[in-house]
Amino acid sequence: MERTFLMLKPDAIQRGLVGEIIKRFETKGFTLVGLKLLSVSRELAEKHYQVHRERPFFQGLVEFIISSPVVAMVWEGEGVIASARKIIGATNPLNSEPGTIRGDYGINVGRNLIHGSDAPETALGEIALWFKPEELSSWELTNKPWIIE
Ligand code: D4T
Repeated sequence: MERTFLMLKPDAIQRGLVGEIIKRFETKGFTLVGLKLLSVSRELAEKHYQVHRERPFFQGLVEFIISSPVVAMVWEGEGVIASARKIIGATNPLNSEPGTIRGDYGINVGRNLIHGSDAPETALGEIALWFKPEELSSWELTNKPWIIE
């Protein structure tokens, strides 16, 4: 079953939006299989965003991610990677559709609340970077037949 890595960034935690944001993935019908709050080391933040290391916003992004705790999560479900990206919305919250997380709660690209893996290979790498295998639980929603035919 497909899995994705989602991270609530420091702004989401500081603004008290953890419950609001998690609720959107729960009510959609996806399954939470990993969850932790942590203060991110510079090393982990730099590894996570290494693809952006040459971009002008890289240093600021790393400083932001290590500035205050984040909530790291793994969610499971058919099509969860692409669907979570839709639920999250466009990178710049001013371009995100209303109804998306960034569209509803953000106005600034440097404070866009949440990260979501963008492809299956990225998801695998990010889950392995942020979680030990024993920190993930495989379980089945008891109401699954009411969500999936
Ligand atoms: P993430 O990776 O956080 O889910 O965001 P996106 O996938 O939507 O966008 P991204 O990888 O292009 O950007 C990563 C991260 O960098 C911040 N950022 C981005 C920024 O601070 N300034 C910028 O100009 C851009 C393009 C926001 C998200």
